[in-house]
Formats: sequence, structure tokens, C-alpha cells
Amino acid sequence: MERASPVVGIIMGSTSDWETMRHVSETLEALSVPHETRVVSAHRTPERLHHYAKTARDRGLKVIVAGAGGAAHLPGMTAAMTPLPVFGVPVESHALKGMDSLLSIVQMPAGIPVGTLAIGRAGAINAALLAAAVLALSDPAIALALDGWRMRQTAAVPETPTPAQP
Ligand code: RP5
Repeated sequence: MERASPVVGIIMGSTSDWETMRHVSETLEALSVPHETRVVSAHRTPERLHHYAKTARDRGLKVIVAGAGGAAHLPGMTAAMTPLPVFGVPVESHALKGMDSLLSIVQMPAGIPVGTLAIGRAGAINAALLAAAVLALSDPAIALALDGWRMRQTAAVPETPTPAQP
């Protein structure tokens, strides 16, 4: 969903992060939350990052979800340059299975917060749900969508691990 007025910005350090970050987009899609997706690297495209973060609020974004792997500066650098809430998704790296990403994102010094989610797909989905929960505080339609999403999730959990016996 790429509407005229996205309220969530999904950014990632590389196209290789998309396999993880697509879950943010798909979850927001399921909740009908307008969002945009961009590749913005803290170290490969620092000017793009600066422009993105500095203009985010004025463009109407309300939350940013930033995913990166390895020495994952992107969420913290973004948070440093925008007053918007930033949620970080640690992408699973090859060398250290995402522990490097997680620690890089979660260990922000006091003063500039990044809400850090779990490594990989779970963190990506939860980042979208958390972004939606923030938006739901002032958007009844998103609140309703989130309630419905949770109800469907609950209804989908079987009472037994195998099909019921006749
Ligand atoms: C980080 O380096 C990206 O966020 C990505 O997770 C990692 C590897 O990037 P590529 O070498 O696959 O482009 O900046």
C-alpha cells in the first residue's frame, strides 16, 4: 500500500533486509495503515538518511520502523534526527545471527530512544503492531483494525495440538 499520505515510514539498510522487513509492510497492509518503504543506509547513503529523517515529520509520517543488520546504526541515527518514535528491527546477520544487530540497536545511550523489537520476522511483525498501537491512540479506524487482528489471532489458536478426535 503506497498511498498519498503514508503515516508509517519503513526504512531498511539494504535491499537484502526486505525479506525481513516485508513483514512490517504486510502486517500494516493487513491493518490498512498507509505506509511507505525505502532503502536508506546509514553508512552507504548518509545524505539520503539525513534528508529522510529531517523531512519525515513534515511529510506527515507519525512513526518510523527501521531495520538493519550487523553494525546496525540506522535506527539510532534516524532517531537522532527526528522527534518521531522510531522502532528498530534487528535483521538476522550471517556471521552472528542477529546478535550484533540486536545489541547495536538496543543499547542506545540515554537521551535518544529506539524501541527495539526481536530479531527477524517476529520483530518485524511486532514493530508493525506496535506502530499501529501508537497510531490507534488517535485513530479509531486503526484501533478497530487492531482489535479485529487480535480477535482473529485468538480465534485461530486451536485448543489441542492435533485435530480433534471423532
Ligand atoms: C546493513 O548491512 C544492512 O542493514 C544489511 O542488513 C547488512 C548487509 O547489507 P548487504 O551487504 O546485504 O547490502 O547495512
